[in-house]
Amino acid sequence: MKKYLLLLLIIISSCSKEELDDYIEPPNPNPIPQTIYPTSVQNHEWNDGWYSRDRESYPVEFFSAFEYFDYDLDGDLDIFCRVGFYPGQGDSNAANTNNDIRIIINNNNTWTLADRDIVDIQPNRAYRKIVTVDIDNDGDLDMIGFNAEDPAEFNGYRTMGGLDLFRFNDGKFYFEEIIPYQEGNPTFFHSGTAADINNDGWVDLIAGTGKMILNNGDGTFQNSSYDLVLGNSGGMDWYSQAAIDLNNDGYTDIIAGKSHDDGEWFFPMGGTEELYGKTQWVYWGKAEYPYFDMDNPLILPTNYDFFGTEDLISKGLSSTMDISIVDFNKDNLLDIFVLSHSPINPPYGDGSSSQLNLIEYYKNNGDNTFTNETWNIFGTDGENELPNSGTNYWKVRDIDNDGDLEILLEVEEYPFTHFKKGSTGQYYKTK
Ligand SMILES: [Ca+2]
Ligand SMILES: [Ca+2]
Ligand SMILES: [Ca+2]
Ligand SMILES: [Ca+2]
Repeated sequence: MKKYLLLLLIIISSCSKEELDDYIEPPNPNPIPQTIYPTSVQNHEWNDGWYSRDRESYPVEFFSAFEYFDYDLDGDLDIFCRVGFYPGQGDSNAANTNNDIRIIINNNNTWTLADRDIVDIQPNRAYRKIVTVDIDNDGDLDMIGFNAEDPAEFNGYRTMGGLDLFRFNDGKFYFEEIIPYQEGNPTFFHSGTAADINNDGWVDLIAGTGKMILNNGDGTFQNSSYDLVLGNSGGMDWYSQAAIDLNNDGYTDIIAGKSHDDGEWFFPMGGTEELYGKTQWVYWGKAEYPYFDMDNPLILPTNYDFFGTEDLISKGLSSTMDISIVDFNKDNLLDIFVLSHSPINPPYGDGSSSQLNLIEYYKNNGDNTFTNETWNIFGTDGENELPNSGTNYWKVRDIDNDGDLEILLEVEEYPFTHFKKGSTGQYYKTK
């Protein structure tokens, strides 16, 4: 079998890119069962995958939306990803809609593009988040695509969005529309997550800023238009989110990464100075509908809270873009890493559109509170800060099996690829 694969790789390496597009990995004669977790955050964080363009080369560029799964059941994690950028909108413009969802097949770190037809792709949509969960409890991972086309000059400042399900059967992903792709803020899903919200054994969905979609288990969904944060958003959209039981009470909790970009957007929407810069919120799960206590959120104590100072808007957090959940200190309580953005002034960037990207770590105290221990693991010299890195994704994982967790930069290119624990016990940037 190995000889055959080697021969195949030699043939492939002589093919043009177009021919590569038609290449499908031969079926694995002895498929390895996938590990399928009950939440999308676990399927992302609990696997062995880590994708860094600085360390490996891929047949296509991708960003903005990607997820892991073992498509060909060979034990290597493959990638679902959004590819294909619209000419003239800029390669890194997340607002563009001319994109595909493709699959990159991993075979011992050699990457090839799988057949386009594997995913029943819907054209002209803007995938901002992809999650994998077993939506139908048939033992394989299905894919959820959350859509949000950012308002911009080229699209007349519209807000298009929708929610797609790609149900996996017999090697292909079949499209179903959960929420039609249409215009309007209630369908603008910049983020999303999946977990069993009501504890009935079926994975449910939360789309965008608190839109809850319950899974009936018979192939239909309750798009009840219930909005967890209706009238309660405080001017903040959810730009990232994760759903998992943080406090071990049996009910799924939400960790929401909020956004308010800048004061011009935040304050007219009803935001207050007290909430400005506080972009990391936890909503505790409960037994009764709507299954989350939306009235008593835990606002995580960021180290970058400038309320009460003249730096409130110039330095306060503008958005939290990614959340990693892991038991970092190994006390059997799930801890939280968040990656956030903040506007910054010179000397970084050009002083106008510059960003400070930073990571913060919250230790779970086991009593529904968290302590910000960012300085404890990174020191106080700004090692956790990444000026103008454009970084949006992280995960925490022991990639080298040395017993210490590494903190991994995903997808984006930057002069380092991860944080590693040093001899002093503190984490530092390294290649
Ligand atoms: Ca399935
Ligand atoms: Ca459910
Ligand atoms: Ca809980
Ligand atoms: Ca812990």
